[in-house]
Amino acid sequence: MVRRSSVDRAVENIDETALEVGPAKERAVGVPAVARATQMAVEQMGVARTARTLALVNQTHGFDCPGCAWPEAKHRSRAEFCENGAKAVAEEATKRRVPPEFFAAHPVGELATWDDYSLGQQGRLTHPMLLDEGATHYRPVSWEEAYDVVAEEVARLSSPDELVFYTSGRTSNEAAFCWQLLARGLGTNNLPDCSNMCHESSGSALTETIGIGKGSVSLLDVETAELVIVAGQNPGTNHPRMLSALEKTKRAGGRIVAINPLREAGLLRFDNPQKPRGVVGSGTDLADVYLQVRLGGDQALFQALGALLLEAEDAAPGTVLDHDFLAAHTRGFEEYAAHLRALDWAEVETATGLPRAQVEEVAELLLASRSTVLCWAMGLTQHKHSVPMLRDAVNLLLLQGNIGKPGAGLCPVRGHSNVQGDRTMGIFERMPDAFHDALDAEFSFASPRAHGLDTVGAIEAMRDGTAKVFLGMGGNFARATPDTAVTEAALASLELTVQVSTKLNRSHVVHGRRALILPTLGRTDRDVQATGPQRVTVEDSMCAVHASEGRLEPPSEHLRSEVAIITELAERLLDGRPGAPVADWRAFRDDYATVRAAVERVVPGFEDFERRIDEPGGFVLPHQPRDERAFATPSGRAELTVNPLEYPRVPPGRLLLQTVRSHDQYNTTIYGRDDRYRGISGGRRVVFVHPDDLREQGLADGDVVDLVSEWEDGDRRAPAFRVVAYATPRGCAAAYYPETNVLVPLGSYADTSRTPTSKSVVVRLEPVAGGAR
Ligand SMILES: Nc1nc2c(c(=O)[nH]1)N[C@H]1C(S)=C(S)[C@@H](COP(=O)(O)OP(=O)(O)OC[C@H]3O[C@@H](n4cnc5c(=O)[nH]c(N)nc54)[C@H](O)[C@@H]3O)O[C@H]1N2
Ligand SMILES: Nc1nc2c(c(=O)[nH]1)N[C@H]1C(S)=C(S)[C@@H](COP(=O)(O)OP(=O)(O)OC[C@H]3O[C@@H](n4cnc5c(=O)[nH]c(N)nc54)[C@H](O)[C@@H]3O)O[C@H]1N2
Ligand SMILES: [Mo]
Repeated sequence: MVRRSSVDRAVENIDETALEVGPAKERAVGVPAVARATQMAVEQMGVARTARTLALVNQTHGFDCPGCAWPEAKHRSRAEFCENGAKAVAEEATKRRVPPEFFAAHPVGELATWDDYSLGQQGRLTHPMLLDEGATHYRPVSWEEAYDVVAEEVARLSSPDELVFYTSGRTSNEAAFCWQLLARGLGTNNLPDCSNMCHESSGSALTETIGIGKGSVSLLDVETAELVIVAGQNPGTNHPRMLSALEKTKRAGGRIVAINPLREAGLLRFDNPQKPRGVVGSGTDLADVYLQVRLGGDQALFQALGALLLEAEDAAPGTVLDHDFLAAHTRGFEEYAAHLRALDWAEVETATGLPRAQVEEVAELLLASRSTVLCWAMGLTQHKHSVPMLRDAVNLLLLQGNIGKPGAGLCPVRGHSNVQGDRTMGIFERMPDAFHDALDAEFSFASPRAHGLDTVGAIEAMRDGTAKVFLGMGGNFARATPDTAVTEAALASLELTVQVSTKLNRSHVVHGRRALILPTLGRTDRDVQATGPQRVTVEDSMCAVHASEGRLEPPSEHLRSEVAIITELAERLLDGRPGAPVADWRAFRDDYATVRAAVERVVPGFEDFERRIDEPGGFVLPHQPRDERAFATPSGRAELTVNPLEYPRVPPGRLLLQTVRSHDQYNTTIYGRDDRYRGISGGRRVVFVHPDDLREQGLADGDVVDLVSEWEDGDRRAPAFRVVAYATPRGCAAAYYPETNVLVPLGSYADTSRTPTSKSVVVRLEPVAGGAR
């Protein structure tokens, strides 16, 4: 059986005739990036609004950039944003609108055939819209009618666990806190979030080993580290401001190692557009060593590096390992060391595709470094064995005591600008008991304690008919999730789908029996409630919490803030409901400081919340391993763990596919059809393959193939991709997300974290007869 989705229909409308393939770049940013960002911003916002808007990004009294979760520098330059931050802002602050007339002109069935780019480019949503049962078009509704529809469907449920409350990571702390309270007030922990598909593996591995699921470094640590390892991350595209930090690392004499199957321009060389040398000079070389590891080979690499450190210690006892730290703060060293001493180097070579000499080069840098930071992102989290892989990464850092000291630590680089804060606020299907206890005390109710559904679990429940109503706080569930055909069918089987959104996306056109679009204010929009203008707060990737205040005129007078929508829904759904939390939802809505006051009483680390967000740059949440080398694991120590070596095994004639972001997209929002650094323009349906793999399969650069993924329950097909001969390791291919999500089987997820294996999909390439571009 071959699974097909509505996206396959959209494919027929995609015009890829403008696709051009040139050489990949060897450097990132510089003047072309500034030019490109300004051009896109002016297209969306016009000249005056562009100037005004970009001046407010990441300034003390402006709004937090909705781009990524990389922290802001303490001394901000006047232009504290990057090319892709500017694009993210432009997409939100666009002057384009999607009014009711748009929906009257386009039946949902037609919109379902549009590609993601065309849907997103229509602009900002302006009115609440309802799709009635059997209707062909969305029609405008009042907010009250919209809430009534939700209330009717909720009343028909036989259990609150038939509800799914999804959250994407742009949602503010205030909205997230209210959202989880609404879900738990109704009686469910079904709070899947984008993090389940993102850094969940990091959270799982870090919680097990160091007792907290967050990174342990500050920006200064990265800038002053003697060695920074960047593994499975493409910062030039996805965290461009990180390049400024890496530039500082280099200028202070630090070394950088990149571990990545692809030679990403942003890791090679950086031309800082805010420094004269980046505009006219030669820029800064970044990676000193670049390991083009095979997909999923990182666990073997971390083990190999650990083994080399042990070997060096044996050769010169007392010079390599941090024995004091190991003795005082860790557990499990002997078992770990014994395991690594039995390491099979032939297997390491198979898994990594790297000769031992290259691994030794990195080991030398580790040996020479007194403070090492490890940064990582999706390249390490989206494999079947990501959690043990990351446990081995932690092992490696613990050996040299690289945690809780200056210039050292673990740095999972988060994606969405508040994804970390959302989790802190309780957006998680299995919050610890301490959180529930505090929540129950604050709101005089008994929150449900049974674990809820994560993202994969939610799709399974919808597919199996045990979930009936989906409510999405932002994001694009239909498109961000794996197994597009399965997920779309699951969503279509629901009674009601509700999307709180800023912009049109596929989740609005893949709908349940009834569907609602609830348009909301974004980060850049002014938010005025009964007590006046409101600010919200966010937490970045390094635990720093700060305020964000939108300044732009909202795109429509009909929009409501996320907090307003949630609290109004809560009043409608919870008032008079037995056992509901005792909360003053109206006060929450009128003055977000009252939400923060409740957060302060429920979540540790938020003491004096309101005052501390007035301090420049906000405040940093406590992190025991970072602050005091204390570890809240069951043993009270950091855990060195023994992890059997795993790596993907690919049958002959097949390739392992990773699904990545291009330079012109924000997750499922497609800004444009170029991927400048990888040499692609005018199209997205490309698959990067090693030239020798092409030759072996009788294919050539320019051929058109279908990508067919193979799984125990059958094949999945993504049609019509142009083959690009590219410098990727043998056997490892790459293509863009979300076009390839149809290929990721729902049942293929990481052990423990249940994150879909988006960087590890077994595929075959099937030539399309007569197809060449
Ligand atoms: N402009 C922009 N910014 C973004 C986003 C966006 O879409 N656009 N998305 C945001 C979000 S939510 C996130 S989570 C982050 C994502 O940021 P990244 O994780 O940088 O995003 P990906 O494109 O998924 O890139 C994964 C990188 O890991 C490498 N990789 C893949 N598999 C492996 C492997 O097995 N081993 C190693 N060592 N490397 C591997 C790939 O070659 C690629 O360079 O960015 C955030 N910022
Ligand atoms: N194959 C594959 N799949 C992946 C990944 C991958 O690498 N490969 N990466 C995964 C990762 S890391 C992530 S984080 C997820 C992302 O999953 P999501 O977070 O669900 O997806 P986004 O594309 O970021 O969501 C974009 C939509 O959010 C809405 N939006 C934007 N700003 C706001 C706002 O301020 N408020 C509200 N209410 N709505 C807003 C807009 O309507 C927009 O269309 O995708 C995952 N899926
Ligand atoms: Mo993410």
